[in-house]
Amino acid sequence: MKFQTVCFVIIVKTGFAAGQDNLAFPDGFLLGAATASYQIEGGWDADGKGVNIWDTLTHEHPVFVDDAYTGDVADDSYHLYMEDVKQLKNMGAQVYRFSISWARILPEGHDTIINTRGIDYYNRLINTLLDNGIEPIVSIYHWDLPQRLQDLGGWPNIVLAIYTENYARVLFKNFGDRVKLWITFNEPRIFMGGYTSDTGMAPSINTPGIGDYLTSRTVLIAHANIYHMYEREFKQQQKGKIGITLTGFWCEPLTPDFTERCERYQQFQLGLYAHPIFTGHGDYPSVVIERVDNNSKVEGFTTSRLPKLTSEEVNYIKGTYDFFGINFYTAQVGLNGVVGGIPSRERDMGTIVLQDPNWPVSASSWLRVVPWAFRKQLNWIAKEYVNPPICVTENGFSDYGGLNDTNRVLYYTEYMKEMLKAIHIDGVNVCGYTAWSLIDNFEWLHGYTERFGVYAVNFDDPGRPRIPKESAKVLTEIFNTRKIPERFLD
Ligand code: GBH
Repeated sequence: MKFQTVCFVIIVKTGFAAGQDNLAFPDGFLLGAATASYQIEGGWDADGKGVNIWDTLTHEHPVFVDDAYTGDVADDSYHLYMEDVKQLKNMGAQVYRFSISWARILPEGHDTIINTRGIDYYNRLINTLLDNGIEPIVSIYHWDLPQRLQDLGGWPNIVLAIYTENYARVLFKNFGDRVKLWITFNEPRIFMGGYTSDTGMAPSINTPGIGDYLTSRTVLIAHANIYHMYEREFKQQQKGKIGITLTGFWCEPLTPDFTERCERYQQFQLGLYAHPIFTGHGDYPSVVIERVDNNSKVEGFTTSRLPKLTSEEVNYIKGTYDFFGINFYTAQVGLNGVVGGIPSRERDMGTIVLQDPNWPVSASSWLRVVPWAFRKQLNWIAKEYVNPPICVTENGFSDYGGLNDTNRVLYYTEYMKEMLKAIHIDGVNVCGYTAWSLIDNFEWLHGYTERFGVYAVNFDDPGRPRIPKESAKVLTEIFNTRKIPERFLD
């Protein structure tokens, strides 16, 4: 493997002039931090909350999670949310991205039972944020599906597109007077993985290449339902904006010969969701349709595993966005080859991805430090989807804990510099950035073994104090001066 070559080519300097302007955030650019309900709230059965698929996974299959941890208490933000707001305020954050726990609002998943104590909790959080001059960015769904809806089959069941719309309506009715930035889904490309293995992410259903694509269709229609419902019933009065957050993993061709393979990787990774919503043509990317149809046929399926969108649905989904949310952490090197079981999305994609062993590591096996890839990914989105407003809804680094997190400081400053090059030099329309994460939290299947917070949390201390790491101090400086400090210049 010629990884060395890849690195060498990339390290070549661009024409970036390290001047002050290029290191400053534009006026109106929103800076802040992010979390998600199951990862921080705890209070898993408090005040009428219903059970969700992560409660079920962590309680019934403790062996799936490193050290058998659960989110039962997590950061206890359900009780300590004021501590979170205090830290955001201390940092000078303008925005806070958090998600709402569906089962806390609708314990049964549907809207005949509304848990008013759940509504009260989010009202307290939203009001405290606003009292402190911090604007909420709310994710409607960040992976914690009510168990009742999983009992109906979960995301592969198209009926969930209606249940999601009805859930979102409850949120707009109760919080839309104060919440103006909404994200329908966080990373559907990742949570569809919950339908590809019986030992993986919740709900751990082993239907690769089938249940995951059924999820894609439900999510796209649910997203469009929410967008149109907001336009019809709320937008005129509430004047908010709606987007979706997708997962970016940059794919760098091992050599120029592999460019097409990486392009295909992007279409299976981002395009599966972005093409139907953000292109003028709409629908799934043609390379996805062709390859899944063809593989299905070869495998003996009478009907393609990719559930098609009707032309009515294509038009209904197209253009349902006010901004493009992107979570970006790392990169891969792409080359030709077929991996993955029969059937599977990996196999349909037909690109092998690896990571360059020279890229600096983190505590997460998948996360290596590749700042230049951030600029490339932002440019790819701008080009492919004709410069939509982009909001970076997550970006961050994991370690094993400790307050002197020099590597996290370097990660943030290097990635932010690349984002600023994309903005100032390349003209990419990036309008906000929320760091993942405000506080150490429950990192899904990795429990509390990987720490992403800029505030440290000791999960053995019942008070769960939030202690600033070095990175929190640097972000505070960046948020307040609105530029990268000169000591971080190359
Ligand atoms: C985001 O996903 C999530 O939105 C957020 O909730 C999460 O805390 C954050 O990133 C950090 O991971 O180690 O083999 O189990 C980013 C994409 C998808 C990366 C799942 C890690 C697990 C790989 N993530 N993946 S593995």
